[in-house]
Amino acid sequence: KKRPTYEQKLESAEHSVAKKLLEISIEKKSNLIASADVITTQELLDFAEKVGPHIVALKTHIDIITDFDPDKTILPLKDLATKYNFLLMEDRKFADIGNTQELQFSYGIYKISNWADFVTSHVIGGYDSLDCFLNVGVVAILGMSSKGTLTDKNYQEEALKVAQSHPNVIGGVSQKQLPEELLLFTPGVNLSDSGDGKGQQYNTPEHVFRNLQTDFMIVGRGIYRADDVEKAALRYKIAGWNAYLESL
Ligand code: UP6
Repeated sequence: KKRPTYEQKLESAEHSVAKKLLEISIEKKSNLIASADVITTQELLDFAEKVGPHIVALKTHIDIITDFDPDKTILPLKDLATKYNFLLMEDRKFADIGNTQELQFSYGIYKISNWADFVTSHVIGGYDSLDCFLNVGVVAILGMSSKGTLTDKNYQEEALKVAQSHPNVIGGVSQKQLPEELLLFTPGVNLSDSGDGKGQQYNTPEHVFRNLQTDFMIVGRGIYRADDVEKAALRYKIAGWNAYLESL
């Protein structure tokens, strides 16, 4: 069976964040999410400025920023997101009871609920643990890319049931194909490496679009470690879009 196009997915999408992601994809001809795994505000903003035109979303791990300051980190980042039309995906991977996740989402120094368009969350805390993410999209962690991950077949099936039934969930992170009504986000993509010696396992854009029928590929070191970051973003963007077109 052929995969649906982004236009077809947009027609059936219900969540506003899912719609926005698909609209940006169509407009930019991009299915690239850049992972900004850098540790200073300056690096984060420089990175966002360079990759901004080519991405649908910027994925952050905001808690690795050593000099985080809401006014100096988040305000300019939000301006760049508006300027270049991309969403902010905070890869917090929540994994606790609902009440704690609610506190982690809105309090502390990062106040993720103030600025993130969507967040990642494990579903290990069960269905109700996701209720606190009302108003943002949630991408459920269903299967991980790393060697020896404990997200086995049974876990993924049970996690998928939670993801499919919860209205806040727009999609999942997985290395396996998902039912059409969920958006699939796939990390572990790199054009030149097969792993990082720390458990990460990489596939090519061709693999994730053709074999997994993913919707969005997530690329970190393939882009932010490149000598020419903007060129690398463009290279991945084109590779991802061509792989998508060929998978239709
Ligand atoms: N990520 C994975 N695998 C998962 C889930 N998330 O790699 O199963 C995240 C990592 C990192 C990014 O936390 O931010 O995607 C991958 O970065 P890389 O391309 O540099 O390996």
